[in-house]
Amino acid sequence: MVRFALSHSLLDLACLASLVAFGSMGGPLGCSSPSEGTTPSDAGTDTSSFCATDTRGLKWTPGLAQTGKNGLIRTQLLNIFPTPPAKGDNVWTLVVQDAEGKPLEGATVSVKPFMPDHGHGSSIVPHVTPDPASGGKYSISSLNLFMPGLWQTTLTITAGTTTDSVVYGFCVAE
Ligand SMILES: [Cu+2]
Repeated sequence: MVRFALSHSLLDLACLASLVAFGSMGGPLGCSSPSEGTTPSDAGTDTSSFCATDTRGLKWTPGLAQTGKNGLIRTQLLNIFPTPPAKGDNVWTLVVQDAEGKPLEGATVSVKPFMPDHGHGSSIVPHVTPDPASGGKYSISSLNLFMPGLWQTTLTITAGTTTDSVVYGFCVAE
């Protein structure tokens, strides 16, 4: 045990030393878990496959459906622009239904984009406009996904006494 503790702290020392040596270059990754290898994940320049390897995001298909976490509503993303979601302003058309599939008119839809890997949202508040010609249809604009990575957009929907939320997560490429 003593030997293990000693070698472990030596490893930490080596890690600290290389951190100091690397300085503002960001330091070596993997110090806390040397067994994971030494490939620095953020030094990759292959941004084309960046979203292909991030399996956490949804794959865009027209009508992409979600069920609210309380099971009270259902949503479909009818169409989006651009496709797939991209850096900058995005426009989505959303259909909101109750649990039985009946269109929910007059709902309040709040839209919150969030980057879980970075712990931040977007300072631009998206606009939500109900489509007067089509019950249960809402247009979301100024959905500003301003940097590459995984964006989880939470839609919180309130209609009468019903409140529920869905999350659409998409990887945004460089
Ligand atoms: Cu970010």
